[in-house]
Amino acid sequence: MKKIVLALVALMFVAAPAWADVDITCEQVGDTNEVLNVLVSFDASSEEPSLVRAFGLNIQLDNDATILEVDDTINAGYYIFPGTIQIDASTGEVTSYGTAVGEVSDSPDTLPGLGSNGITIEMASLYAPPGGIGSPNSPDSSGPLLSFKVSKSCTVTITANVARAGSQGVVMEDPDQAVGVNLPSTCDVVIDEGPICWTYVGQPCGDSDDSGSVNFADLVKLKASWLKSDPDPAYNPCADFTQDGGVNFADLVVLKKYWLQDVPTCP
Ligand SMILES: [Ca+2]
Ligand SMILES: [Ca+2]
Repeated sequence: MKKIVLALVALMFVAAPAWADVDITCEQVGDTNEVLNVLVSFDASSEEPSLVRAFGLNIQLDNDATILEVDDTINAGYYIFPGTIQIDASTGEVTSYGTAVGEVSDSPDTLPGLGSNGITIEMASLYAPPGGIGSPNSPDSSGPLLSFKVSKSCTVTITANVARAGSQGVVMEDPDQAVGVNLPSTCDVVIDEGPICWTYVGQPCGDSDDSGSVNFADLVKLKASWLKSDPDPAYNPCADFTQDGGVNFADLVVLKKYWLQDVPTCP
C-alpha cells in the first residue's frame, strides 16, 4: 500500500508542471521624439519547463501624454495578434497579422488605443508541436517584447488585462502551469519636452498645423518665423521642421520638398 501511495505521489509530482516565474519590465530607452522611447521586456527563463504562449497587458500613462506608435516586431516569437488578426474564412489563410494593440470592439475592457494614454497589448506565439524550448519556431524565453513612443514625460503602469490573459497577464503554453508574474509597479519616462506640434506626425515634413498636407498655410507660418530662433517670441516651433530651435533655409528646404503633398505620416 505504501508503495502505491508513493507511486501516486511521484506521478502527481511528474504531472504537475513546475511553478513558472515571469518578470515583465519596462524602461526608457531614449529621450527624444525621434525614437521609440519605452521598451517592454519579459523574462520567463528562471524555470525551464514551459514558455509563455500569450501576453495580455494594459499599458497606462498617468497623465495626458499619449502613446503615438508601437513597434511589435522586435520579438520574432510573439507575432500573433489575436485581437486584430484577420483570417480568410474560406481558405484559412491569414490575410493580416494586424497589430499588438487590441481593439475595443474586440473586448470591452480594452484601453482606448493609439493616440490615447492607454493601450491594451495582446501578443501570442504560435509554434508546433507544443513542447517548450527547442520545439520548432518556439519563441525565446526572455527578451524584448515591444517598444512604444510616448508624447511627453509620464509614468507608465503595466497591469494584466484580465479578459485577454487572466489575472496574471500571461498565458503559459501549458495552461495548467501555475505562474507568478512580476509586473513593474511603474516606469518613469522623462522626455526633454518639445512643443506639442513636434509630435504631429507630418510636422518634420512641413505640416506645421497637423492638417495632413503641406500647403500655403504652412508657408505663412514659416514666413512669419523666418530667421527667428528660440527664445525670440516670433519663433514658431511648429514651423521649425528640422526641430533645431531656429527657422531658416533648412526648414524651407523641407517645406519645398513636400510642397502640396499629403503627409499623413512623415518618412
Ligand atoms: Ca499643413
Ligand atoms: Ca529649423
